[in-house]
Amino acid sequence: MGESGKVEIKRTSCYLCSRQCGVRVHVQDQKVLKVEGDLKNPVGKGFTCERARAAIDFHEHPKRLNYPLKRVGERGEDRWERIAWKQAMDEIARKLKEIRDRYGPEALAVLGGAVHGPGDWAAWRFTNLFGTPNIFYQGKNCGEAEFLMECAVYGYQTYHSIDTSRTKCMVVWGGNPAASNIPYFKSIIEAKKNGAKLIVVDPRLTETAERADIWLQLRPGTDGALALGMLNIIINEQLYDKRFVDNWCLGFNRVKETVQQYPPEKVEGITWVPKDDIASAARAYATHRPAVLTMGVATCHIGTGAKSAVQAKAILRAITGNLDIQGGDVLGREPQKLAWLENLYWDSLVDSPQRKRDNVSADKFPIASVNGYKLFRKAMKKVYPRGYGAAMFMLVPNSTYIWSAIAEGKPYPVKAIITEGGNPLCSLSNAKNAFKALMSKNLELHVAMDFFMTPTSQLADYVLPAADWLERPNLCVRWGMQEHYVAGEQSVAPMYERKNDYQFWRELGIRLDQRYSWPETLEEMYNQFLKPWGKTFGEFVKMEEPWYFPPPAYKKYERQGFATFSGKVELAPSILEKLGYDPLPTYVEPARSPMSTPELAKEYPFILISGSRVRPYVHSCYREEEKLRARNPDPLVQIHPDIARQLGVNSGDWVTIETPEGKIRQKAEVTERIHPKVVHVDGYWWFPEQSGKTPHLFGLWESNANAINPDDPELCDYAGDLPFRATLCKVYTAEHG
Ligand SMILES: Nc1nc2c(c(=O)[nH]1)N[C@H]1C(S)=C(S)[C@@H](COP(=O)(O)OP(=O)(O)OC[C@H]3O[C@@H](n4cnc5c(=O)[nH]c(N)nc54)[C@H](O)[C@@H]3O)O[C@H]1N2
Ligand SMILES: Nc1nc2c(c(=O)[nH]1)N[C@H]1C(S)=C(S)[C@@H](COP(=O)(O)OP(=O)(O)OC[C@H]3O[C@@H](n4cnc5c(=O)[nH]c(N)nc54)[C@H](O)[C@@H]3O)O[C@H]1N2
Ligand code: SF4
Ligand SMILES: [Mo]
Repeated sequence: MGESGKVEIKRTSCYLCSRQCGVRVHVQDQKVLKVEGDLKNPVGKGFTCERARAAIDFHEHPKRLNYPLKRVGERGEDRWERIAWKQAMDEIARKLKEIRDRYGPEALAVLGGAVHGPGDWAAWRFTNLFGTPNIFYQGKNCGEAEFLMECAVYGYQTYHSIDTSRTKCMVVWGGNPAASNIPYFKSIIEAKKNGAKLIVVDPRLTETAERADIWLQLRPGTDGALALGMLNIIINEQLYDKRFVDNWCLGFNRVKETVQQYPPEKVEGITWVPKDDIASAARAYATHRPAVLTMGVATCHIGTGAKSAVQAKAILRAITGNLDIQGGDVLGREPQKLAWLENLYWDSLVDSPQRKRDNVSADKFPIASVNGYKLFRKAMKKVYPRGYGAAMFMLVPNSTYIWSAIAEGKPYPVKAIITEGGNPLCSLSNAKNAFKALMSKNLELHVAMDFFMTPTSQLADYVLPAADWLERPNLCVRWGMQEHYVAGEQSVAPMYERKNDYQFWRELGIRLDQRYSWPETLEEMYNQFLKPWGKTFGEFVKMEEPWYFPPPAYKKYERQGFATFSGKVELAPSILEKLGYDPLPTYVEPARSPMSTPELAKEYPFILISGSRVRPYVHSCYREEEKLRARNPDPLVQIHPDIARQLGVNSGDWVTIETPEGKIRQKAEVTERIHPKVVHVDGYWWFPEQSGKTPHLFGLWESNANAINPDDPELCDYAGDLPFRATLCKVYTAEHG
């Protein structure tokens, strides 16, 4: 590959976070010399961040996994032998076959992470063919509760892209793009320069909130009450879009009745937001059209508070006439000219007469289950005939059920876990539960595929070395949830024995009766996806513009209706009723709060929020990379000066944070930017420089927010999302040791 001595430029997409900015990679003799932004690529338009600038260090990092490893000794002992890929795949496949024969295919559960590349879909392809509905991608935490609610109310999710010259108002609700999505943050700033209003709903004064015209500093988890208070003003002052409501919305009168219970005075008491600010925000949003009201993971991480929040947000978008208009919240479409879903075999799993069971948490969270998917598929069929969005409906909504399926065999046994592209011990609540399950003798097989040895891969029986984005061809499809796609050249051959994730799933598949379903290479699989376009991947990637962005389309519902059972926007969705949920956006308190558990709040007086995005990290990644680590070397807990004074603590002192689930320590960052009753704990911390041996696991229990976040399903939201925010904690000076 490549002429000796010659510097070549490879155009591809950066995968060091899920934004996938277009980049140009300078390569000489299979060595990466430089990564720079690609000005021509519409994704990022030339932008790169600190992670892309550290891409070479990451690619060549001495701690990277380079060969397959097999555990010798006990699980977690950190004793490994290097084996050949063939041996690893033969042994893993043999074991999986045995487990499938003995317990059924559902005894395999697959755990992945946020969007990271071909592994995302290749894993689903494999599980669908294998016959297990137990696939859990932490990416589901990226907003499944809101995604499902948008589908229930108006038939699909909306994009919150800002049209910098048209959008007149932006409501950033439960997100902080200044840290999590810099290109998006830049478009907010540009739209503001053009006169757009910015409203931010966040308990912290973030870099995004700092720019706001109106900042609503709410009590964490009370987003539903706040949104209902805004609806109260908008409806009672008749600021909504009457024509749209009359022509297109069902259930308006029921919602109107519900919001009468949330006058701004009462909402102030619940949310701590002054009633005049609630009214100003409501009026500004309703009278500046087009407006964008973002989804934000925070509103899906507040447990029992989430349903009313995401539903009232969807109602706000709809009744203000902002749905599917230019510069507003535009409804997604099925990807065009891309045979993606049909190549993943979802429907063969769903409709298979052999499939005996739904996923492990289907009874508790029926909206995210095979049966829930079937109902959505029926409602959406006319508008989305290919079953767009299937992936999100069918993910196992709640990891706690996976752990109990392993540890207790309930509701049925899970005996094998494959973790690919995720680090659940850091990223999922109550790591103790996960640890217990992964250490359990009941678990007969645990395979992990990653770039590094992590706390999670440390507990595996086989650890496999993944090729990174520079070492594979890329076709960005983002779980088929976006309309556009971009092709990227492979920059260099994989170093050592790293393999791309597609190869892993393929090699497993061909050993497990899926021989004819897996093209030999990743490129050939892409060719299959691109067939409707009449181009091979090789032709596509060499084009002047190797991407496809469909021309925008608005008010699509005028032609085809909304993708709901009625074809209208259902403000009180019939699908929720069918699945046994309250169809109205009635406010429910977070399950642990000063109001719902006042006794517990006496012992744990502060409201805990955790895991907001912090540069330069992406969740648990990049802490081994020295340049990046130097920017942010320690876990930081944000506390208000009032608390600091009470505790006698200064910035930089270590403090203990405790919940009923346990305690950790982090360094205090004393700041006025947070409410005096709220504590923000940094997420995903582990220390790659420490020992990986159990029980130490790279310091997993020391500072990891998810070591002390609860995971009781009763605290989760209607779609099973974990309560990473809006619970309770106490804080005190760290014990020494
Ligand atoms: N407290 C708290 N917890 C949270 C959240 C929160 O807000 N607060 N947010 C939740 C959300 S939204 C998310 S998305 C999850 C993220 O949860 P995870 O996805 O589990 O977190 P990451 O740290 O990104 O883990 C990714 C792992 O996959 C590896 N990896 C990356 N790319 C590849 C690849 O291409 N192939 C392979 N084989 N491995 C790869 C990385 O090295 C890393 O070890 O965390 C959730 N957890
Ligand atoms: N640098 C970096 N970028 C990332 C990632 C990363 O790990 N690192 N992860 C990627 C992924 S997978 C995701 S899902 C996105 C998520 O990105 P965002 O949606 O921006 O999410 P966060 O930054 O976690 O949280 C946003 C804000 O929610 C606020 N918040 C906390 N509790 C509440 C509450 O109860 N109500 C409201 N309204 N706000 C609350 C927090 O104070 C925080 O400022 O970021 C993506 N981008
Ligand atoms: S924001 Fe940074 S890490 Fe993320 S894709 Fe863009 S350049 Fe890469
Ligand atoms: Mo996410």
